[in-house]
Amino acid sequence: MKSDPKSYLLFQRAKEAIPGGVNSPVRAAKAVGQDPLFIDRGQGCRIYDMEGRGYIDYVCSWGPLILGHRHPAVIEAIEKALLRGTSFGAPIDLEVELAEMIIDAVDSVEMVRMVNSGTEATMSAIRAARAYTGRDGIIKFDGCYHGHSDSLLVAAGSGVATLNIPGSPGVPESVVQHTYSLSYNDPEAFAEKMAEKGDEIAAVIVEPVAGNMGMVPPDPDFLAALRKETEKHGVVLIFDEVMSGFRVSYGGAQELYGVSPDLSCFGKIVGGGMPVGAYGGKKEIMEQIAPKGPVYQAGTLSGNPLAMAAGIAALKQISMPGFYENLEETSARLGNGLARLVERLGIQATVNRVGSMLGLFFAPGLVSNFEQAKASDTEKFAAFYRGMLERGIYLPAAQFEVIFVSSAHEMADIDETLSAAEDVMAGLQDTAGET
Ligand code: HOZ
Repeated sequence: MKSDPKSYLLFQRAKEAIPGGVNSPVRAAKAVGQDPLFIDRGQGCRIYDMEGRGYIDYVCSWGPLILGHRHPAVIEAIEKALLRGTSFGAPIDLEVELAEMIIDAVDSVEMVRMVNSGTEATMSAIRAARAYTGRDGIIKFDGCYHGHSDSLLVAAGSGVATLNIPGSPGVPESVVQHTYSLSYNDPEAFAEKMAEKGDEIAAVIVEPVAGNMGMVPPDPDFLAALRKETEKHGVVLIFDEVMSGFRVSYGGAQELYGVSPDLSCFGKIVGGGMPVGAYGGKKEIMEQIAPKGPVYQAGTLSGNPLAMAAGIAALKQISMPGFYENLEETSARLGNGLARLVERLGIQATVNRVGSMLGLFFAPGLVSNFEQAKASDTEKFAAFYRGMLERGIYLPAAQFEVIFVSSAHEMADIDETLSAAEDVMAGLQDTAGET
């Protein structure tokens, strides 16, 4: 589908001024053979392109917008904060309030530091773990993506997987020599690596619900095995809950699966749509961070007033009784509806879902790790994406991302989406069986 003429012209200009025309790779929509839409505005579950055409939005800014676009409580909080000033580089009341809300929400978090992005959160958590243990090694899992800091860009998901970049030029071998990447949902391989290297490992970092190889839920025994083995070897267990935090439940994936990490990383929802990250956990680890301790980490705009205000307002909304139950109902309707379509039309595809995070893989079987995710037919995904876009449904522009549902999506929006999907999938049937 051709993007609207204004988007097209903007993209031509953007490509001259910004690498690839975008400020984050996946949004270029290269993998689905589409030029990106430039977005004029959003309202509720819809976004509008530069010509004013509306789309039901399942990207939700890649996760933060669990309340949809322009939720009145969030807008009001930002407006109120704006009247006080945009940034002070000095402590403010709102930072304390948001930190306390995170600590109250997530059992394993006793102390938290606000940063500006998920990348900063994971990078800083790794540094804290290395300082705490006096070790250098890191274990991560194939297809998990923890932002773009050097030591974590190994077998990474998200844009790295979409663009099929094996590592990244510019990351020195000496930096990644301490990073081991293992298969997700394979507790045996993990136990073996820990038996071999456990005493050299500072941290194990994992997306407890993986969202950067498409959406892949953890097998029940996988997270428990991570906890058991890391405890045995004195390794810091880090849950990267940048996507799953406050999304799969108010207390995150750790609440949902009953496994408690030593450190957790947040972003997306805790900023209510503003740029925010946070990392936190056990006091004895967090107290090493400067100026309380010697581990250096800083940021001019960290704890930014507008971002704190938006985050507080968002958390207040989603902690209201019934919020997650309602979100579950619409999300289940979408997930079950897609699964039924796939079955009825005989399409080789799998739908994964944890709460309002969904993954649709045009794969021959179940998808529970990166290998299986990579076996998906990305051409078919691209065709599905383009068909849906033509019908006014805005999906993530890559197989290795998550479909997010927000509380602004109503049953009628879900039904509109399913009817578009039926139409598009019926067209894909011609090639069914070729995946
Ligand atoms: N890496 C993000 C999704 N996993 C994409 C961010 C963006 O393009 O805005």
